[in-house]
Amino acid sequence: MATSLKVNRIGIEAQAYKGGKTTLCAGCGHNSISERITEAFFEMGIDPSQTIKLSGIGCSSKSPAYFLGGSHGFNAVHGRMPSVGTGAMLANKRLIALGVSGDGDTGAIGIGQFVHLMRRNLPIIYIIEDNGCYGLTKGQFSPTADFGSKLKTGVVNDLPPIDTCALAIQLGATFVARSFSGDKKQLVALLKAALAHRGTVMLDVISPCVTFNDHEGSTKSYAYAKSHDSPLEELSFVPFFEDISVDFEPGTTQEVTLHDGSKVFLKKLEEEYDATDKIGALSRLHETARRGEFATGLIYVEPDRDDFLTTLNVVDEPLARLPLERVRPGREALDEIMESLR
Ligand SMILES: Cc1ncc(C[n+]2csc(CCOP(=O)(O)OP(=O)(O)O)c2C)c(N)n1
Ligand code: SF4
Ligand SMILES: [Mg+2]
Repeated sequence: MATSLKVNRIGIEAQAYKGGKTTLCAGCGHNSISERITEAFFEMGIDPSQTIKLSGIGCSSKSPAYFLGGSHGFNAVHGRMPSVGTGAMLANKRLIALGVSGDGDTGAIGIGQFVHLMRRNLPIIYIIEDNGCYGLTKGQFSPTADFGSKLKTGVVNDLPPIDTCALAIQLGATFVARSFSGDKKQLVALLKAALAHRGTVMLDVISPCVTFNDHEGSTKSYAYAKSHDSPLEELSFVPFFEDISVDFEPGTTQEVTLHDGSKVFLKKLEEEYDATDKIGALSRLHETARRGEFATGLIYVEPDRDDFLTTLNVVDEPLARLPLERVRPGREALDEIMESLR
């Protein structure tokens, strides 16, 4: 299905998925990610008015202003988006939550919030627009900058990076993927699969900063990303509302059924890769990093674990709409409590 269609399966026009005009630099990877988000939400038929966009601070965190204009939004303090997102989802579990963060917003000031979000399996799509630097404050190294990567000024990074995907898998996120802002096909397929998953999606997208980190010697430039991208599989996504039969030779493709019945088909490239094997996923991340490459695609998926709201037995209705008699204990219950305290 293409975005040129006037309306999508829920009768909403493509225009409704757009946002304000971007104020980011021309060519910034973050702009391409905004475009892919617009396409994925339109093509999946997600109602923008049922969606909440969340972010922290940074060029990446500004980008929710540039897509899904008709959805709810909250631009939180630097690195504090996970707690705001958790509160929003506890208050209304029917929302679709989309968080956009940066590698600085997540890996530096926000790391404490990030690690706890990953443990909880809150239903949220958490995107890191990863350029290896603090774009908004003029390009200093961030915690995802690779060892040996060079700033424009010639300064060399002498610390090892945090691999946000490895961290997320280790901590319990149930859908972990990596992509590149320049890979339209893979990124849209991953975003659609993310929308079909119920639980925490952690999607790290290499997104070059053309102004501060796109030179020779940088490992987050367009040129480096294109030549060191190591795809794990060829990914096809089939949404639950499309009846497409896919024929693959037996043994060549892994099929994963997601929460809403949609399927991802992971056509294996070179060697065997099992996206449901946690240890295998972690070791693949380490192996590719050691070669100076980065693995892209669906790295790890656990489709069946209960999400945080199910674990907490949160009611289906938005809390703000519960009538008084359902939120107050009532005379009898209060009397019982008082009696028990005598
Ligand atoms: C509490 C606080 N500390 C520091 C800053 C300064 N600051 C603004 S954005 C930013 C980092 C942004 O980097 P990243 O999250 O990677 O986003 P990018 O701009 O690269 O997309 C910093 C340190 C701030 N706004 N608030
Ligand atoms: S400074 Fe870098 S990250 Fe920020 S908008 Fe410009 S290119 Fe993008
Ligand atoms: Mg950054």
